[in-house]
Amino acid sequence: MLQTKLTETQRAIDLEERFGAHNYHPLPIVIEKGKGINVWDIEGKKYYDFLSAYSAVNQGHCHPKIIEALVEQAQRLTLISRAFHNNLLGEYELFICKYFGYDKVLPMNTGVEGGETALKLARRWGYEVKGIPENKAKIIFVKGNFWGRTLAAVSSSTDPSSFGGFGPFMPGFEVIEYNNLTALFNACKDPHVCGFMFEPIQGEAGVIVPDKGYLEGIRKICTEKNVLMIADEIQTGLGRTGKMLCCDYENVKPDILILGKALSGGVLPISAVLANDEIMLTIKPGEHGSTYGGNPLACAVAMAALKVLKAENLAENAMNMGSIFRARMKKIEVPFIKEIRGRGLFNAIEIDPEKSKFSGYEICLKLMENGLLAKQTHEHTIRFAPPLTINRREMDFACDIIEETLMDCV
Ligand code: IF1
Repeated sequence: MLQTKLTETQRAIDLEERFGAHNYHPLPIVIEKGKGINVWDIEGKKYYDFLSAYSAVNQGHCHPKIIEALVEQAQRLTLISRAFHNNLLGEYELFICKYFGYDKVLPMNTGVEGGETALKLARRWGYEVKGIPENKAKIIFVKGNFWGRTLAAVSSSTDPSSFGGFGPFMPGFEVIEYNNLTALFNACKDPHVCGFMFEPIQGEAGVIVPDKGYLEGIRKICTEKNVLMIADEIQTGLGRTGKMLCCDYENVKPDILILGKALSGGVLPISAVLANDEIMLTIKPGEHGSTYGGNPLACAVAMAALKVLKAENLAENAMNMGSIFRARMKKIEVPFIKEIRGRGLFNAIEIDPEKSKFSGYEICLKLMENGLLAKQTHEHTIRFAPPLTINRREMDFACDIIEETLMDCV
């Protein structure tokens, strides 16, 4: 019996290896079911999901309210394109604009399309409103940024595994240091700069939390220099860090807000770009769009996903559970933990490679064996980001697993 089950796992992995492109290196586990904070592999083993599909599943796997909206709408109408109106788009647009306090929204699908959309808006605003001469617009990014895999996204990347071998790159991009307001101030002296795009906490870079005052400082410099503040809250937004938006920590409002991932609760790719009229109305009919953007299925799902966040106080729960998590982790006495950092349920443990026998990947393998799924970023940082629905008892139990696993690694 065990033999056949193991073979099933191996067969699924082998099929991917043979017929799928080799652009990932996942843990050797095949998941077939998810509910709330748990997932199950095809051998029936249950795990705590401490990745949440990179924060797309903030509301928990297969949340009944979101799935209900999905199924109901899927039986009526899924896609009509933007050649015609659909009955849910306006309703959704009203809903999300009121939810976040913007004049308008531009619906897209994946996160990276949200980023592309934001940058097109910034350039267009730069030419039409700021008065930048044709083709001279510049956009500022920060080191360690990650916003997806398109050519524009990798053009702004400082990670060779993202951009290496994919040139030539998008012109008009400049990269400055993260968490450095002087660098931003200096970069914005160039009158051709139209926008500054950043993650309020850097995800892929390893859950890098900037100093207090960074977000406020960005807001101040951008306003002063007439540069658009573009916040990529695709991963930090929607409750993950303990506030609805991470920018809420310093009560700042970006000029352009990009959302994705948990906007669908992990059900389908939905992203959104929010801005006020001065920016949004610079793009005219025929100048931007996508076949699936704003489809009625996505509208129904996104409204349900946003409602769940508020109805279940998930940002507040993330705040509380996150504090418990970090406090527990700080009590673990192993020599190789270099730092524990994060906000809300967006956390990371950095391993000191000099003091650890195991790499981040190897520790993740051990966590997996013990029933908890997490993912390393770079070599030595392990991210911990469970669904925001996790309760105290589950958190205690998950922390026990992490503690035991780390103690075993000494
Ligand atoms: C992959 C990491 C996370 C993002 C931010 C935009 C996007 C992402 C802040 C693009 C996407 C992903 C994509 C995923 C791995 C992943 C990731 F490991 F690279 F660092 F989440 F932390 N802005 N993040 O984090 O959104 O187009 O993918 O919908 O496999 O590339 P997308």
